This record gives sequence, structure tokens and C-alpha cells, in this order.
Amino acid sequence: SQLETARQNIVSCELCPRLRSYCIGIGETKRRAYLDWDYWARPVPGFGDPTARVLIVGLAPGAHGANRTGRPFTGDGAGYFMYPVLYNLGFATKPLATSRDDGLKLRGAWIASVVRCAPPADKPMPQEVRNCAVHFRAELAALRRLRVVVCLGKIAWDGYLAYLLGEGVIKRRSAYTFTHGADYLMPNGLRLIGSYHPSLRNTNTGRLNEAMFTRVFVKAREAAGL
Ligand code: DU
Repeated sequence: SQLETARQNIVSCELCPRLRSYCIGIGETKRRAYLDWDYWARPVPGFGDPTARVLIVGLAPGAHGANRTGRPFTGDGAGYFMYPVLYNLGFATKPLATSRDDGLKLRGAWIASVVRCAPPADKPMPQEVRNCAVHFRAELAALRRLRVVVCLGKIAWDGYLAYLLGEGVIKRRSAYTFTHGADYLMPNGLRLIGSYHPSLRNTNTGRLNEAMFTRVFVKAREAAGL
């Protein structure tokens, strides 16, 4: 299938040497809590329901999260914040995501990120984001039932707008301003919703709390007709 081809191209990607060596280096040093883990250390494919109506767009794998487990938002603080919200709203079958074989499934949702390798300091270079767009496009082309896109943070938002520019759906980004709760009907009929990213930096400081995050996904579910 198209999604399986996209997955293989992502996992074998070597387009960004800086990111590849960084991810492998994380796997070699590890954290004390994960010494017995065999780190994934490969680019991370999207995850979820191939018939998803809701696309969730993140920034990049966490160094000791998805870069360790091989599945988006699995095994780090951002995921421990996000999956319970997805579970409460029926988008996930379990509230706790710990490994890529924990049995958790998404229902009606797909999770992807604009960059598929963990970047140093969580800051991909613009050229790395551009390189990775080929993978984002490949997954999106296979997700035929999308109605709603939830972008987690401004880099995800800008990445999705760049995708729409490339597809000729919009002519300029300036009409679409990222805020938490931003909600636009795009010319292709999709709803574009913005949320602060559920990184620990945002959730530990209270910039993003569970009620705020839940409201975003209640709106997404409603806009998707779910
Ligand atoms: O083997 P499979 O049912 O195609 O599932 C592959 C992979 O995708 C597995 O990690 C579950 C996940 N998944 C999902 O999250 N939601 C679905 O509706 C179907 C599959």
C-alpha cells in the first residue's frame, strides 16, 4: 500500500546526515532509565488509522521518546500528556503509550511530524524540514479521508502551510496565524486547528494544561463529524 511504501521510505531515509548521526548517537549514550532499551534511532513513520479523518502534526521525534520506541509521542512526557486526552475522546484505545508493540491503536486519527528524526535541541534546520517534506507529502497522499488537521506548535503549523502552498491549495501563509485554538476553514475544505505543543516545557509551566488540550481535540472531533 501507499502507506507501507511511505513507511519504508521513511525508515530507510538518509537525506539529513546531521540528524542521522545525532539520532544514532542518542541510542549509543542512552539514559540511565533506558539502558536495556535497543533504541530505534531510525526516522519515525506516522502512526494510526489509515482511514483517519483527523491528522495530528507534531514537530519531530523526542530523543528518548519516539527516537527510542519508534512510534510518535510514545515513551516520553509529551506522549504521556497527549495519549490520555486522545483516549478520553475516543481517538486512542489506551491512555498509556509505552512502546511500539504496546497494542495501542488510534481510531479516526493519524499522527505524523514535519521532521522524522530527533533534532539537536529540538531545532531542525530549515533545509532539514524541507528535506523531510517528501515524507509528509507521501503519507498525506495516502490519507484520503482527512477532514481536520491539528498542528501542535508553530513549526508544525508552518510545515503544514508549506505543504498546502506546495499543493497550490493556498497562495500565501500570511492569512493563517498560529495561536492556541486557531481554527481556519482552508480552501480545500479541511479545517486547520492550532494548539500549543504538549512538550514538558509547555505542560510543566502551565502554558498548556489538560483542559486547553482537550478543548482542541473536542473541536477537532466535532469538525471531523465524529
Ligand atoms: O497491523 P495493522 O492492523 O495494519 O496495524 C498496524 C499499526 O497501525 C499498528 O501499530 C496499529 C496501528 N493502527 C491503528 O493505530 N489504528 C488503526 O485503525 C489501524 C492500525
